[in-house]
Parts: sequence; C-alpha cells; structure tokens
Amino acid sequence: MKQISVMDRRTFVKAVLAAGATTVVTSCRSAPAGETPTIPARDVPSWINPASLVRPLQGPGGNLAWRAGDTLKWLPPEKIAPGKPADLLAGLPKEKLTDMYRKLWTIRLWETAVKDVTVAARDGLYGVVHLYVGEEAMAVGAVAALNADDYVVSTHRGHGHNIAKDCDINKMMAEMFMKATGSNKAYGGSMHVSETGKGVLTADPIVGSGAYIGAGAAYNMKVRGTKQVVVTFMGDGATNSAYYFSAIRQATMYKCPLVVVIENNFQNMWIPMAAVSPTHWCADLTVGLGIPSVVVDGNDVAAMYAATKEAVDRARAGEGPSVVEGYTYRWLDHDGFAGAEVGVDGAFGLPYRTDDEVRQWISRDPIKRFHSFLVDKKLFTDADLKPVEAGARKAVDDAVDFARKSPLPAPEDGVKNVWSLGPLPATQFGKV
Ligand SMILES: Cc1ncc(C[n+]2csc(CCOP(=O)(O)OP(=O)(O)O)c2C)c(N)n1
Repeated sequence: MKQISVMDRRTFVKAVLAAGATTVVTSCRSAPAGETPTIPARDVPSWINPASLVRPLQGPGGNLAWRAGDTLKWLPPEKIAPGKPADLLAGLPKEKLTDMYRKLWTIRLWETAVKDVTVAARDGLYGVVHLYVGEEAMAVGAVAALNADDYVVSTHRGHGHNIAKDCDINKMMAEMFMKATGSNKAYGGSMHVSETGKGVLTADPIVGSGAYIGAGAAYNMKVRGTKQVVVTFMGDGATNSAYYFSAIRQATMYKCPLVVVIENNFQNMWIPMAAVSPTHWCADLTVGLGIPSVVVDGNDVAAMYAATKEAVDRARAGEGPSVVEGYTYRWLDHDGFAGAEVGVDGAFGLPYRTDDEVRQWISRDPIKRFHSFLVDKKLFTDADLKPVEAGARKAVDDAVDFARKSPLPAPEDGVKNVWSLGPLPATQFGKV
C-alpha cells in the first residue's frame, strides 16, 4: 500500500479511489493523552487593558484528553485582583455595593433553600431544577452594569439572573412550589421563572434559544432607538448551538445593542466543555466577527462588572454586540440534587469531577472574595455587612414561608392561559 502523508481531502479521496477502493472511511486524530492541542496565540485585543482583565490564551476547550480535576488549572486566586476593574468597583456608590452584596447572598441562600427543602422532602417541589450556587458573581457583576430598564434573557439555570434583576423572590419561590401565586402562576416551574416587568424577558429550557430571543429584542431596541441594552446569558454548551452563531452574526451585521455573557462552568451537563467546544474559549468563536470577545474570571465581581460595563457602554453607543465570557464553577450537580445534603455546601461523589476540585472551588467562594474586597478596601466593616447577609437570609425564609402558605391553583385553572384559535370554522367534516 502506498504511504500517503499530508494532502488535502480531495487529493486523498482521488488517490484512494484510484487504488480501487469503493468506500472511504476517514478519521481525525485527537491530541495524545495529556496534551492540549496547540492553537497559535493571538494578540490580546487592544481595547482590553491586559493588566486588569484576565485573558488567558490557553483555555480548556478542544482537549479530548480532559480528565476530572482539570478545572484546577483555572482555579482563581483567593483575593480579587488589583487593577482597573477593582478600582472601578471600589468607586461605585456604597448603596450599589450593598445591593450587590445583598443580591449575592440572596442568590446563594435562595438556591440553597430550594436544595435543602427538596432534599429534606418535606414539601412537594416539582420539575427539573438547575441551581446556580457558586456562579453568583456572574449574574450580579453583569447585571450591575445595566440600567433598570435594560433587558436580560435568561437560561434554564436562571434563578440568579432573576434575583440580580430585582425580581420578586416570593413569587419565584411560589413558582417552585407550583402555587397559584407563582411568577408564572404555576404554569412554568423553575426553567420559566421570569418577570418581564423587571426586564427578564424569558428563561427557557431550550438550550441556545436565548441567543435568538436576545438578538431579536436587541434588534427591536435598535429599530425603536430606545438606547436600551439586552444581556443574553448563555452556558458554554449553548454556544455550540447553531442558534448562537447565526444570532450573533446578524446582531453584529445590524449593530444591535446585544451583550452575550457566557457562563463557562467547564461542564455541559456531565460532559466536559473541553470535549465539545473546539476553541480554547467560547469567546474565541466571535473573534472573526471583529467584536470584542473577552474572557474574565467569572468568580470575580469586579472583572465581571468591568467587562460587562465596557460592553454595555459600547452597545448603548450604537457600536454593536460584544461577548463577555466568565469562567466559573457550579458547586452542585448539573440538575437535581445528586451528591447534595441538607445544610452542606456543594455536591460530592459525582463521577465526572473530583471532590478535591469541588472543595478547592468552594474555597474560592465569589461571595467571600467580594466580602474581603469590601473590607480590605475599607469600604465596609464586617459589622456593616453582617446585617446585609441577615436581611437576605430573612427574605429567603419569608419567601419559603410565602410559598408554603400560598394556595395551589384551582383544577379549572389548568385550561386557562392556554392559547387557542377560538371557535374554529365549520369544515367539510363538520364543526371541530
Ligand atoms: C436544545 C436542547 N438540547 C439539549 C438540551 C438538554 N440540556 C439541558 S441543559 C444542557 C447543557 C447546557 O450546558 P450549558 O449551556 O453549558 O449550561 P449549564 O447547564 O452548564 O449552565 C443540555 C444539553 C436542552 N435542554 N435543549
């Protein structure tokens, strides 16, 4: 047999067919175990201040040799890094910083209450639930860069986005309990928790769909000239959806005020991001569109705020979309409560990750990092912050109480709020 070295595919197929083959099976070689395929390093885009925004060129993607525990290569530092984002954060009004601290704790405690209530099995909570514990800095940092009348498009893991956008946590909890007082009157459940009046346009279990919804809404803002901005949250997995690239491509074409915030938690359900996303980072996909596509430490409120603020300002000025990817880690399982216990942070004993990895990420708790930032900068004392945390705890306890005491929907409500054409015209088969 003739040895063939490097050639293009057409030449290869011609050569094999000329040799008498009737079927050609080709395969591509993956990187040898333990070796990350090398992709030539690019320059950091000039608009980023490399000293302040993290842009590690070697990301986790495109690595079929990924093993449980490999997220530790991106374990963030214990403290929020000094630099431009930290200065920007420190310069925010104290009320805003307090609000951000309250929201971080509200998300943590609200999600933990859902986990504890369900695992204790005292109440009936229904439907599939994707919790956001560990990822709080992404939503709080990004949404802090928005005005109250800007919009958010959420995901299947959407409770944190809603809380960051000031949605009613009582109604949200009642929706989890499938009560008539729920944010969707018990028609939606966890994956549809949203409040359009607060600017959360939708939360959606169809992974990737938020790209179109966000791009469509941003097009609307563009046409109406409202100067509002839309932030669409997407998981790393969602960026592999065909919807994603076509949506951001069109939004770039029309310079729509869209900011995509990619929550890269290294996992796409139980499959490593590294094994399904071909580029080092998801943000690399949009570099060719010529739009800012940055990667930051997603457990650092300062980095998330600074990067999103820059993108939002650009969108509002009519310059079009940007992508902000944060890398972060979810402490619990993809959905449900495998490996979780009442009163314990994190989920352990899961086959796709190591317990050591989970503990190390928990040690880089984004809330703890924000707390020490506020205290180290002498903006607040621990005594100032304790009541904020206690307030969030009480609000979450009240939300669970509200949900427990709320009525179930009446059986006849099952046929309300259902879309129909109304009475159908008579047909040749009689009235339908
Ligand atoms: C169109 C579609 N395909 C598959 C699924 C099943 N699914 C639910 S969540 C998920 C993974 C999403 O991963 P990612 O976007 O990274 O978000 P994460 O869950 O990590 O926050 C998948 C594939 C779905 N809901 N919708």
